[in-house]
Amino acid sequence: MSIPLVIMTRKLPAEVETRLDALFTCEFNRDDTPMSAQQLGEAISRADVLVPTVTDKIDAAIIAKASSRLKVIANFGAGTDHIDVLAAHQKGILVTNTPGVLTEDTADLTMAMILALPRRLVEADRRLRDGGFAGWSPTWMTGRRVRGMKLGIVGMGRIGQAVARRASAFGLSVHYHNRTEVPRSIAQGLKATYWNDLDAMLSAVDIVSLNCPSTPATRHMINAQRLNRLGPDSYIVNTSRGDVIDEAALVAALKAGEIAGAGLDVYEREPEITAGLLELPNVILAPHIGSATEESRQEMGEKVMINIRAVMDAHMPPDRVLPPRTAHSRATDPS
Ligand code: 8YV
Repeated sequence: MSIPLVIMTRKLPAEVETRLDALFTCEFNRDDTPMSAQQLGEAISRADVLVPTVTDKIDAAIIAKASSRLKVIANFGAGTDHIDVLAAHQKGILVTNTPGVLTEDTADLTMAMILALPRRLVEADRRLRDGGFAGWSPTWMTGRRVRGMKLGIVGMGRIGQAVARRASAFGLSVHYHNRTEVPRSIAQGLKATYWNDLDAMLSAVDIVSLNCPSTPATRHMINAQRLNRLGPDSYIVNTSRGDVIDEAALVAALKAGEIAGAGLDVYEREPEITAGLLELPNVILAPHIGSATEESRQEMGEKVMINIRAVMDAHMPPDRVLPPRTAHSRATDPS
């Protein structure tokens, strides 16, 4: 095959674009404006390779516009819930992602929220900036001790396990719910207790960390009824995908004091933030920065290029994403 045309939907790190440019015929998105559905359709109709990100909805209608020259949709990111992988598969188009390289950074952000929520760190910063610090006080800005808390991880894939390692080092006991139990040797190493019953685990833990992918089965997995199981002293952290939580139910639970706080990096209708969240003092809101380190983004770019090269050399790419089979996963992260 001659040098393939690779179309990027978003601006990628400079070093990644330089290397891509050396390897392929590239069309970059220099001003980084997200593409409309029409622009995505136009791009996919001309490309040999499309490199989308989480902000692009590559649904069946877009994939239908792909010409026979499109070989691979090489996603820049681990989660692929924004791509209709089955529609691509049925058209003979490969889909790849970038797992592994963003695991530790996403787990760090998750752990930062697990620490910051009970210690009210973001709220304290805000209060000080608002002129509310009149000097030390024995009773002001007290939070809760993290050591000894029970952490319930939903989705024990790579990121879930990386969160477990950190939490264990901070003295939390680790509990997890997953589609299947992780191998005993891994669970023992993490000192992690398996709960087949998510509801039972939610009733037993102090902090919940969502580390599962978005699938039809995990959409609104955390609903009003399950938030209610958590209890007024508990916290929830979501660095996976926004639609795993029913955000309206979360706002209602926070307002009613049914849970103590939430740390969110992802949103149901990203970048829109559900009404009410911004006003709540006990909520930490991050703008989808789980993988936002220079290192992760470079390595994600590397993976994109390796996957494209493998396909162009007629090899199976290392990070091929297969379409879901009949049953969707309950909770296993794609990281
Ligand atoms: C990525 C993510 O930065 O990889 C993922 O699934 O959620 C993010 O951390 C994003 O997906 C880039 O496409």
